[in-house]
Amino acid sequence: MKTTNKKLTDWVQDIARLCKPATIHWCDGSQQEYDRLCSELVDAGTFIKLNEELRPGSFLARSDPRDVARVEDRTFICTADPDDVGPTNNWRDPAEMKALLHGLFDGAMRGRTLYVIPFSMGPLGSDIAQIGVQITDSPYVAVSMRTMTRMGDGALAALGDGDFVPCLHSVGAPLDEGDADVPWPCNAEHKYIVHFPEERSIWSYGSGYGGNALLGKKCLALRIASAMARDEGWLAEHMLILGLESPRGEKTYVAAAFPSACGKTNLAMIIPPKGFEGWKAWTVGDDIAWIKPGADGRLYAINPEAGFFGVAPGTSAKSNPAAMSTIERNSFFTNVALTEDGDVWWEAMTDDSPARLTDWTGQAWTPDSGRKAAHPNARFTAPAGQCPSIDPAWDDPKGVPISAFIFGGRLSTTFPLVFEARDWRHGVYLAATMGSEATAAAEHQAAIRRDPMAMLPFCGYNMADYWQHWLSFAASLPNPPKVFRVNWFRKDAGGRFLWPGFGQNMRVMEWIVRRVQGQASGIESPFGLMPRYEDLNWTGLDYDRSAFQDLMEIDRAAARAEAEDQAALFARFGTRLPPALEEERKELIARLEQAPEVWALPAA
Ligand code: O2Y
Ligand code: MN
Repeated sequence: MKTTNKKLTDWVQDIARLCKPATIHWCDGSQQEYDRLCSELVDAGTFIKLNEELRPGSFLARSDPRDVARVEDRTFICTADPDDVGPTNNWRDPAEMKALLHGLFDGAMRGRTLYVIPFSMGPLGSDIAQIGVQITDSPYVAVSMRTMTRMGDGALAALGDGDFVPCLHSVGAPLDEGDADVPWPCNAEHKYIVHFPEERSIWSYGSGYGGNALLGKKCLALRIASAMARDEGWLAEHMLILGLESPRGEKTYVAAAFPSACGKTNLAMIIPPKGFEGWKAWTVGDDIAWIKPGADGRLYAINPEAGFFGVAPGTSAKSNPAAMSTIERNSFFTNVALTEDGDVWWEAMTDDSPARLTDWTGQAWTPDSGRKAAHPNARFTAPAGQCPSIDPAWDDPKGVPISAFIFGGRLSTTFPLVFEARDWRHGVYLAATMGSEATAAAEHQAAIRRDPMAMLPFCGYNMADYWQHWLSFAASLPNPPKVFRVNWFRKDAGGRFLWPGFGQNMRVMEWIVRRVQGQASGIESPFGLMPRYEDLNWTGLDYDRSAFQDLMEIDRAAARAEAEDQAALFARFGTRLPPALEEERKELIARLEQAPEVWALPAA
């Protein structure tokens, strides 16, 4: 043990007394330790070593089929007052939950090693970073934390005698004398992912998968950090961070939030298309952003993570070549299929599926098996530094200056490709009401599953208070970032996408960059300021004016129905709802009342 931090040594001792592990190991984060743990995971059957020639330094894990994703209904926020978590979180009384957890954790690590994992969320020594220490009985979690965070001796040194977020995790599968272990231990009956934002601690029991078990990610970097950010005047957001460099070498950083399945990772690693020669897009983060006001009045963002934990199915050389390069080596794959030559495969990775595979459950698979080869939530875990588009400043403790916030959803009707908020307050309203269609829209107006700021499962306190925090936040900023809404997914009456998406989204990003720099114009619409056809750069893409008109038009009745539908979201928060948001909703309705039946961009 290389620390004199009393809170840490006392906590480890207390937890060891409670969980009764066979041994304790303090992780130093070294390559030797990592290699040893990986080889033990291979011996235990948790890891399958992939073909060293095809996928060097990489492993496949297959989880228990009952442990394949985050468990939102088993995720709890415990605060003294239930109103402090609001209607979108599961509340439990802290004392009652602690008593229940003490029962579950008592002896939970019998027969296993207790790993102590000091980690930094964010570059070591950054003013924006936070130190956590995870205790876990899962070596899979230990090696994953090394990829996903700055883990080990460096984090312990950065902690010194300071404070940290204690993160306790057990797979909930003690081993008694004579018990044989399984490749993926977990507890099929009891799962609890529990947050105590008032004391800033996390207790997770029963799952070894992803966000349930790698506690630095959703639990610390979003649920606990959002409560810290509220108290301390910063933002902890479910956002990618992207740097866009113009041919003149000017770099503009944006942060963007999207609900799941909206191409967030693809945008984080966007490749400028034909016609954008000289432009570069740089990845700072693909999932989470911590954002603090700097002394110069600008906002500075860090990616608190050090790796990518991305959804594998759908990732391909066509959809995301940078992600495919990132995962060429030193990566873990969980619940993907195994090829005959010892590599990985998942749906849509290649145009044709291999003739024979071993599927994510370990069974023989052929294309006519009638089931997926990879689990839809199969993941890759890879070091961010391996991404070919990683920004040179991604590890800079200072962070990168944010000039715009972008919010998007997957909406087949009603919403145009892009528009700019009228001001910060309007931007917060646009972010608060965003969402994606619950199902593919067959009808004119599909139901929208609201996901405010893409934070619905991740905000560690009352969402209404979170909106108020966003509203007040700009008061301290001399020049708050501009806010934009985007929608890559609008369809025509025949159900075809109106916009090509992927790299072509760079055309929208370039307009956003030029708006931020005061170099691009647009036209006011009832939703906000929109680019006209001539305001976008069309070099290299054959996309005609009339298609763009269709993409940008506003159907008054549909827009009105959308504004009416938002009332149900707001009503859930009662008197805690910031009045500014309801005022914005009313103002949208008033603008629509003045608009023509179909609002369209002016013809040429
Ligand atoms: O299913 C899980 O455990 C992971 S969820 C996840 C992972 C990486 C990035 N984002 C997410 C998410 O749910 O937003
Ligand atoms: Mn995410």
